[in-house]
Amino acid sequence: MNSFYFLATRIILVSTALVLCNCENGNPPPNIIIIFTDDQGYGDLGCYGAEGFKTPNIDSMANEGMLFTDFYVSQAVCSASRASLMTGSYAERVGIQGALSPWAVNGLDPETETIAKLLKRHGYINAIFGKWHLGHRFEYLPLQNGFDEYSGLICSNDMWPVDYEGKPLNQDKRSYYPPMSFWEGNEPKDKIKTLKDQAQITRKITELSVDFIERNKDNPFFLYVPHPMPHQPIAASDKFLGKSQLGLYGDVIMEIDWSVGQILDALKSNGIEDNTLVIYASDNGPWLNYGKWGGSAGPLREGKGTMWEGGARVPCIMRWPEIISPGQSISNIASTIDIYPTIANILGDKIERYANDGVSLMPLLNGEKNSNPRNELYYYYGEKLIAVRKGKWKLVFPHVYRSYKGVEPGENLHPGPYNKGQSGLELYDLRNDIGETKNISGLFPNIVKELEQVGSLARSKLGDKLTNEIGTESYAAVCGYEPEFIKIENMAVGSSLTLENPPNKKYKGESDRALINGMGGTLNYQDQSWQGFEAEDLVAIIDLGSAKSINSVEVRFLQSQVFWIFLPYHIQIEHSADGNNFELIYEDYPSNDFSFEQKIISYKANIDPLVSRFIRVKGYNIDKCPDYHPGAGGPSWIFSDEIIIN
Ligand SMILES: [Ca+2]
Ligand SMILES: [Ca+2]
Repeated sequence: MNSFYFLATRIILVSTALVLCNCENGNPPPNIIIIFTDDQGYGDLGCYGAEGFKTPNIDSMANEGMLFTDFYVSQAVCSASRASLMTGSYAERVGIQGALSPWAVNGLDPETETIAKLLKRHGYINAIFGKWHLGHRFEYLPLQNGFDEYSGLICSNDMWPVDYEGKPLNQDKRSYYPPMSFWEGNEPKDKIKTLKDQAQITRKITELSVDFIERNKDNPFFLYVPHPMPHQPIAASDKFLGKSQLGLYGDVIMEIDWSVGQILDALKSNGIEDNTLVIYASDNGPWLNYGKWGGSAGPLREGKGTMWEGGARVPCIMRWPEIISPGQSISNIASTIDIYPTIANILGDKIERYANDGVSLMPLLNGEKNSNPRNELYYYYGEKLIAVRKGKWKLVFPHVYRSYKGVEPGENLHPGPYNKGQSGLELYDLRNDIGETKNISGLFPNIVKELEQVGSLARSKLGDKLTNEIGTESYAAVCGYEPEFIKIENMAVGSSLTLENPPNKKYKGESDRALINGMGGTLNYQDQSWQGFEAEDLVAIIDLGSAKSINSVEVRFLQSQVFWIFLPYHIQIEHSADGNNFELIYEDYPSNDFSFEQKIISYKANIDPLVSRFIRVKGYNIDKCPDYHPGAGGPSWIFSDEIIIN
């Protein structure tokens, strides 16, 4: 680990005696509210030109505050986008990619600095009501990471065992997903089983938010409201059903608009609206293959899951009557990664430097003439540098992308298919061509060159899987993806190993000797410690080199059915003095009953000491996923990371 960058990206606990108002304007510290919707497009608000429904409360926020026309998320996907919002960093710096599944064993590194931790150090009371999606294991949950209160979903609202019609999929267990719950604190509480249950979520988190504001009107607070909607499956409560001309999607947004109105009213009625910064934004663009049930990117190209403007550029409104003059529309580039440093700036907190990629937007909020805190932006997706922006120019690097063009969207809440697109090196003038329709790279070679340099700098810092560069400041480079392997001293280390079936190349462990290198892996089957066998048996022969006294032989397997990894149905351990005639010393018949649980199970032969030279371990693969499994009939895997001889 490179300690310099380690310190730069993490927090050092500086002794912050709660200097509550260190604020630059001398006022008491403002309350901070971030309302973060899920998959809402650039065209999905009245003030951004939405048709078929109205959003009077959010529009009034814009009238009373500042509307950003060029506001970006760091990635057009849930978890990566949220990690950036919380940390003020590109997702590459904090090591969160994609959308974490309910069985992800990783999460936002608890040592990473976040808005919640920053505000906590300044005496704020912090709450999150809504979707977390930055890790569901205990150490990653909000209460362990700067929040005082948490209620809501742990991951996306489509990560549940229910089909598009709203019918349960769990009766025969043929679902990838565990049951979904509305969490309270560290515990899953009320089950969310039906679309009717989903329809209560917006109202529920609104009521929790209003109650929180009332309880905390006399102290500074941070309220984070990440709405699970309008992410699919969309649902609105009875009060809003049928209210919009557009249909259910419009109803859902109208309910979110109502929610914003409730929050603004609570600020007003408690006399704290002037000194509260309210930020409204979406985590990424719309899921366009749901057609009119999936929202709109307005004039922008493509949507969620792409780094064309329709995926990356989102609506954003900020309202803070004490500071922001009303009715402004701002076309400066800004991003969710700028929110952390903006808040640090408001608090006069010099640890602003820990937010490595963001810039404070205070000059814009303060209305400073000609201020332009951010002129450049990186568009990353899944550790690939897709594009860069500088001023009005956007340079897209050659890449393959998911496309919504040339395919019919789905109907009635079902998704349509995706298409695939391939870009070249393309230059767009976003001021004159917001829809990225005309590649003008041929006309402006010097601009291309200039933006290539911006790209080179990005790659050197944060890496790029398109060009296979590893940045010096990426999470992988700084903290390493090196999981915490356990050291297992034993006699097998240093002996010779023969595998009857070679491990699958995809998961062959950290070396050919992965099974006898004296290291045990983690629950993450991709952590490089595991050897995987797809519809094949593990048959390992270890030659100790000479006859030795043996007390026990142990073999470790991973159970992770959600990733098609099962236990062997039969395990045998044998020994031989000559390598030809083997004698059975242990066997077991593990069960592969349905389980969402991921665990490492060790099978150990404790034997009367015997003197022998060869050990053979066999793990018989069930070969096909069982009937209860979503992959029923498909090839099953067994994974082992170590054979231990003592
Ligand atoms: Ca999303
Ligand atoms: Ca190993």
